[in-house]
Amino acid sequence: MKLVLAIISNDDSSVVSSALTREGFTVTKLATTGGFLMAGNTTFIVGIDDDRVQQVIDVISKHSRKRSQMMPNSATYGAGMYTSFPVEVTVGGATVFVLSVERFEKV
Ligand code: 2BA
Repeated sequence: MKLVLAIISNDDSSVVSSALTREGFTVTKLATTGGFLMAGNTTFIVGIDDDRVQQVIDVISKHSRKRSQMMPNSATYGAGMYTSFPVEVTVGGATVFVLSVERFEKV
């Protein structure tokens, strides 16, 4: 058994969630925050048999879009002077981790 952890943009999370559920996967969603942009994203937890891992990743990948986001950046020019300018960052589609599950029980 494997545990799929997938970090997805909030904008895609409801579509991904519906698609996974429709395909028969059991999903848990966590509200998370990216450390770099400090913006909200969604982390999906899916426990699944090994032979269905690729199916989960395919569904997530199909519904997770790459998007550009601007973030403020600043530079210092000495003597206490600084300027702030926006920097473009590409976010997503999805960041996926697949972990081995040692034991799974529903008690
Ligand atoms: P954030 O940490 O807010 O990162 C958003 C985007 O900013 C990243 O997109 C990446 O393009 C850029 N970025 C992140 N850290 C950077 C850095 N130190 N220097 C320059 N650019 C940086 P994605 O790679 O698509 O990541 C989207 C979100 O997925 C991340 O949000 C984070 O919440 C999560 N994530 C990505 N890689 C991860 C990892 N290796 N471990 C844990 N979480 C990860």
